Amino acid sequence: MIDVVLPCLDEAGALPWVLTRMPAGYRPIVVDNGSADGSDRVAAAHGALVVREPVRGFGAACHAGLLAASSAVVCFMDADASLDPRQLPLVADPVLAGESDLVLGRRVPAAAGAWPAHARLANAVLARRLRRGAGLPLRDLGPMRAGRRAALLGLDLADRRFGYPLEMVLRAAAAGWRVTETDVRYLPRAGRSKVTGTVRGTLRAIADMRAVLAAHGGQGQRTTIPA
Ligand SMILES: Nc1nc2c(ncn2[C@@H]2O[C@H](COP(=O)(O)OP(=O)(O)OP(=O)(O)O)[C@@H](O)[C@H]2O)c(=O)[nH]1
Ligand SMILES: [Mg+2]
Repeated sequence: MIDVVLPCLDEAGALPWVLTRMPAGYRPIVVDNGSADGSDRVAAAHGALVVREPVRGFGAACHAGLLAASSAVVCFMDADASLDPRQLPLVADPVLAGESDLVLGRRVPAAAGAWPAHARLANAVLARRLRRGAGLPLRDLGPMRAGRRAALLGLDLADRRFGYPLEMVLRAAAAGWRVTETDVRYLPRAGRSKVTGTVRGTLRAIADMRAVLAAHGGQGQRTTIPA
């Protein structure tokens, strides 16, 4: 069994599609971060384990899910139907096989409009920085991921907002993890855009990631990586 952490803020419209597409052997953990649209009821009605996290923030939700998980390998993915749970084995299998310590799904847009240009550009710039600074073979910082639960907890991630996914990669690299990437389809999200589709969300995400980069010696410099 593999636990799948789904941070959720008002995704009642997306959850039925997402949860009915979980492959056999994958258990969804929907971390409700104070949704006002009944996401928790929809998640429970579709068989998910529902965890409530009162502290607002993407990282707070992801981390609450990680703490609630019990499987050896844990996946993360967004709950907005922009990623297909049927592709979870693409990220989980290399970890299960012992070939990788952290696998990120590189988002490949499956339709026009799935990925706003500014968000795509920001991710590409960040990924290039990680390639050059931390020597990681990444071209995206995708939200569909898999790693080993105990090792992820051992990273001791501190960010509780939008810097969480970046901090995970930086700390994994600093710890000498094998971080790899595999292509996954990126679909137009269901429901209203909250982060990269809005100016406010984008600015918040950039500010949170800057804070993480600053805390990690600037830009994930090679000096933070063991030889
Ligand atoms: N817990 C929590 N989850 C959030 C928050 N903001 C967004 N999410 C969830 O995190 C996932 C990713 O957020 P999205 O809103 O899809 O962010 P995005 O993909 O950058 O941009 P859009 O899809 O355009 O909104 C979704 O499952 C959201 O429900 C938040 O503040 N707290
Ligand atoms: Mg999204």
